[in-house]
This record gives sequence, structure tokens and C-alpha cells, in this order.
Amino acid sequence: MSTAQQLNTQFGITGQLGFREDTSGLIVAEINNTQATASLCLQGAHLMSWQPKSQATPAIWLSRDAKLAVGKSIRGGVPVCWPWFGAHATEPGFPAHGYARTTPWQVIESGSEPDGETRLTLRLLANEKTRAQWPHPCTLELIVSIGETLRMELITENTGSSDFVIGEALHTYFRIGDIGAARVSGLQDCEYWDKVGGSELKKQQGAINFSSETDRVYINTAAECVIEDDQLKRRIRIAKSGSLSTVVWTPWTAKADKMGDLGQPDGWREMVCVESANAFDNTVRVAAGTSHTLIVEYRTESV
Ligand code: TA6
Repeated sequence: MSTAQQLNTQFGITGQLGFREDTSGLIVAEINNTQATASLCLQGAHLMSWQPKSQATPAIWLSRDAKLAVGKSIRGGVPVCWPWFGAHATEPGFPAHGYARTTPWQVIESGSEPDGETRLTLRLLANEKTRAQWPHPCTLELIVSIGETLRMELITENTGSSDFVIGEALHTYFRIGDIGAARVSGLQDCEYWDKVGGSELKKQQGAINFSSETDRVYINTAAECVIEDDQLKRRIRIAKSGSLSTVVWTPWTAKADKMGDLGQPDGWREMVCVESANAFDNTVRVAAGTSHTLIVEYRTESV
């Protein structure tokens, strides 16, 4: 595993991209360019923060209780859920949302893009533990481009001789003023599995407003979503490709209290998850020798 100093020598970009070792011993990439600031923990290729310079408030939420620890997921940011979404289909002892977000990744490339964005490419480092849960020969890479727009590409390559099926998500926690003054549009008329109180297939009517725990997997949709934030007077546009599911989640009070790491007592009110995914009916078969890419692009607009 490279040290922060080795990474700075090989991939650092003066005045834009540097690497530091956190007190947990994990390595964090810090990005500060003309368009935005961001930070990304190499474990899990976990983007923890993103704030366009045009915005007074970050666009990505990180719990004030978030702690970096080896092998532990970070509450907030953009967890990479892969190679399954939610609970493992047959192994209750396997980690929820897969192992990618708690496994070391390595930096394989960095660069400055023409308009001033900073690009970072990371690859998951398979090991004995991951192969025990996922024996398929494959690579997983994440390309992040940080600017006024945040673009993330999650690329699965099947390097083996047999097909495999993945579930995945960029499980993004967006920063909002207050859940009671925010709504999500773009999913009207889409079918969704309502995970609150069993799992029933329903159809979305109009925009999604929030007044209780909401945990929905919208299926068969490539739609762009918009978070309308009346309190922060902004929109966050969520465009995607290579994804046919969108997950919308707020834990609300009881679940937030039970989880205990969302920034008590009401840190959970300042976030909503809108996750670009391939889950439930939309898992992806990656044929031998081919690759599959899930892409998101996030933009903020002051209104
Ligand atoms: O995507 C929504 C969800 O599946 C919720 O059911 C909740 O479990 C959330 O993810 C957080 O999961 P985590 O494993 O990160 O605590």
C-alpha cells in the first residue's frame, strides 16, 4: 500500500490534488481546484465531500459522526455498493451493500482536465477476503472528475471466462437544508419497491415529498432526478447512464436514532439519499470478456 508521500510524488498535482494520512491510518485525497473542493478516502474509493465554488453549502453530506476506520464504512458521501446491493442474496454473514466500500483501492491515474476539473482513477484491490465472497476474475475501477460538475464512472470488467451478475449503486448522500423543505422530481409514473413495511410494488405519483421513513427502489428508469431544496434555494441535478434503478432513502427519526451515526439528534434531516443503481429487477449480467459502466453527473443550480 502506497504512503501519502509516495502518492504525492506519483499522482499529486500542485495546487489541486494532494494525499494525506488520516489519524485512522487511511489515506485521503484532498482536491481543491478553481471549480470545487472535494475529499476522497482511498478505502472504498469513498468520496466524502464535494463543494462547488459557486455553492456556500457542500452538495454532498457527511455525518458529523462519520469516522474513518480500517474495514468500516463511512456514513455519508458516496459509498460504492458493489458487487451486490442491500443484503447478500444467500449469505447473511456477507456485508450489506457488498465489500467494495470497505476494501482498499489504489490510485492508478490522476490528471487535470481542460476546464480545470481534477480527475482521479482508482482500482479496487482484490484480496483473499474479497475473493472468498466473489470468486469471479474481474476488475472494478472508479473514475472521478471533480469540478462544478461531479462526474463518477464505475467500471466493472469481467476478465474471466464465465458471465456474472452484479448489483451496484453509487449510494450518494446529498446535503439539503431540511428534509421537510426538499422534494425529488423526475420519477413520476415510475414503479418502485417500497421497502418500508415489507416490499410492495407501487407507482410514483408526482414528486417525492418526505414526511416519514422513505426507502424506495425505483426500477426500470434511466430518468434524471432533481432535488428541489426550498431552504438552501438550490437544485441538485442527478443525471445517469448505465443505471436502471434509483434508490431514494431517508431514515426519519426512529431509524436514525437506531442507527446512531447520523449526527444526533437530527443530522439526518440535512440529507437525502438519491442513489443511481442497478438493483432488484435491474441487476446486470456482465458477459465474460466484457465490461459495464455506471455513470453519474451531479450539478448544483442556485434558484
Ligand atoms: O439505500 C438505502 C439503504 O439500503 C437503507 O435500507 C439503509 O440500510 C441504507 O441503505 C444504509 O445502509 P448502510 O449499510 O450504509 O447502513
